[in-house]
Amino acid sequence: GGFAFAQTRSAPPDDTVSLKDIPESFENKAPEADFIKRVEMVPMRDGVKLYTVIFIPKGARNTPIILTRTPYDAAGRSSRSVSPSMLETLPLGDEEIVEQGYIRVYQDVRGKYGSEGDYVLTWPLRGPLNPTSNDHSTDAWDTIDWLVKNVPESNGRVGMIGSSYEGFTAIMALFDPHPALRAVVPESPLVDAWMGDDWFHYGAFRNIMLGYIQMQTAQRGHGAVTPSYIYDKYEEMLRAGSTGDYLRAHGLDKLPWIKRLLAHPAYDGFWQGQALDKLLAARPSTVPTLWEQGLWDQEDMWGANQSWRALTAAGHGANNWLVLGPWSHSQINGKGYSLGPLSWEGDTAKQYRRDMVMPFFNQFLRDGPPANLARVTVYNTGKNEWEHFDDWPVACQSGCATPMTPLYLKADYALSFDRPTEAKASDKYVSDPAKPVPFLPRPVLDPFFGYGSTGEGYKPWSKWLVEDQRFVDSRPDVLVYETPVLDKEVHVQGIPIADILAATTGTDGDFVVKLIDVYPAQYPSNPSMGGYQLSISQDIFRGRYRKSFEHPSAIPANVAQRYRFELPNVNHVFKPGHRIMVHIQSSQFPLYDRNPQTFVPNIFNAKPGDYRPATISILRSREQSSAVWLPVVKP
Ligand code: PG9
Repeated sequence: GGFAFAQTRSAPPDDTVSLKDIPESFENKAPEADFIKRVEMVPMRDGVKLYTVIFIPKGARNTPIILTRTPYDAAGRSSRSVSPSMLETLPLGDEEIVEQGYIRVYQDVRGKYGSEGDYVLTWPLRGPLNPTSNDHSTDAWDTIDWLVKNVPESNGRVGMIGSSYEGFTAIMALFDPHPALRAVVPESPLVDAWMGDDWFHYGAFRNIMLGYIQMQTAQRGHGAVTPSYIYDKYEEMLRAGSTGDYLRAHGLDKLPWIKRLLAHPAYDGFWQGQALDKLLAARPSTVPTLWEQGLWDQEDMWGANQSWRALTAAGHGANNWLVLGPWSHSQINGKGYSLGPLSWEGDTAKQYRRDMVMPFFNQFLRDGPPANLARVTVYNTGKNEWEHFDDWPVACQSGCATPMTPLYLKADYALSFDRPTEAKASDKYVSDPAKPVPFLPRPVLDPFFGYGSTGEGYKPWSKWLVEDQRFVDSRPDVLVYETPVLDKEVHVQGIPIADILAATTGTDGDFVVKLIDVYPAQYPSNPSMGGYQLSISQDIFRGRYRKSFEHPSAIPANVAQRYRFELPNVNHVFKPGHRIMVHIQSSQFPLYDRNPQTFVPNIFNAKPGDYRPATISILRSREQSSAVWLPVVKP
């Protein structure tokens, strides 16, 4: 032993081993890449330069460009992995674009990540809400102009695509578009954030998105999550008081966008002036546009279908197409085999990208064969297949071949296509803001919990719309109406309408209406679906806006009022053995802020004493009926 020790001690230093393992510089001997990557600072007309990453397949000539403008880090968005292969480098959702040899470009919007300039959250178009001489439409124009002049491999044609915020920036390029912009695919875009996209639904504020505002606007790069000691967002928001109190407690009220939010609870000029569906209908473009939307999109349920609808109504159906698929928000960028417990015929997201988006781009960017897309393509979530329509909705109030069919609320919590016969009838529940109805089983995670690591909070959030509604159906503050077990199929294709006649002892209040497909009590092919309550369409309506979205008014206590509002699109078959069910409740917390049920000027600033229980009566008599109007069509 002593000998070995002496040997070790006296061994001469090995000068091939350095004690500094990180050299001054290192470069991989990499296999040759099959693409060229250029990173450019592209100048805008006011001198601000935007960080732009360009991927060009090697050998490309006369090739179209597909552009995405993002607030989510162009460098990160465009690198799934480090690889010499363009297919493996770009994200999964780009696979078809790469396979078909396109040039792909990602750009950071102003003020985010690598781009210069100031960031404005969902920057409005130039005009009253944006007094500068730039906006996303000019930035898109300047970028497209630069790309067609400075990417010699291009054929001078550009398409834009993007989901959500990236869909919003794609839409902005449609205002006074650059002539080289030849096709646009806005996917679940934010369009009207007050009516039904990220911030409000019919005036009820979406607390759950608050973390996003801190992450997006507290710094230029990756944002931090709002710190909290409370795991359950339900408990956290309940303890906080009003949404304004929560924001003030976290210092979030100092963020400029939050200040604007707190000042604009109603649908005033601030929101109307940014409602892109209305703006597009007034200033339509001729650029071919393919609108995409998930049927269970938990974030932007309004944008794509309402834009397509407004443009079609304004006479611009010829260059606008619509696809509604069985997806959660932005699921089209990933895999579309399933959503929660529901599974589909194959990868529906890939089917959309491969069979709809690529033929669309090929036609308009490459003079490829006609894409022959139906004007409207909607997945039938009951039949489990794609269906094609010349027009949409198939059944509607007026102007459709088929009228709407009322499904009435009846005695004994029944639902029926026959009108009630009673002279006077109602059902009551007490809505207590101290015990709001949860929107997911508790604990409810913040969607941003685990952001950048486990992503744990996003998982339940992304599929909350398909959550089994049995977790609330026995609460005394949730009214549950259902049909008998169906003996034949009921097909619905269109936009259901909630039509509720209700009185409250309060002076304000919210109404949530869910249209539910109840699975047979036993379901041998998939036993865990036995009795499942699958919501196929639902929304919330803030009562103070029943007469005017712009000018809220107190609800007269104990006087019946009509609450009539459209629910999201459905293309579904209720099958024999299933039941149709409707839930009515007055809160969905903490997704939506609590209505104090006492009329106050601004609910963001409601005081603890304003939050009061109210007794709600839902009327269901012959003359004073409540119903959900269904777009029933013949099979
Ligand atoms: N739904 C997100 C968002 C879009 C626009 C504004 C705010 C949030 C998104 O997924 O990008």
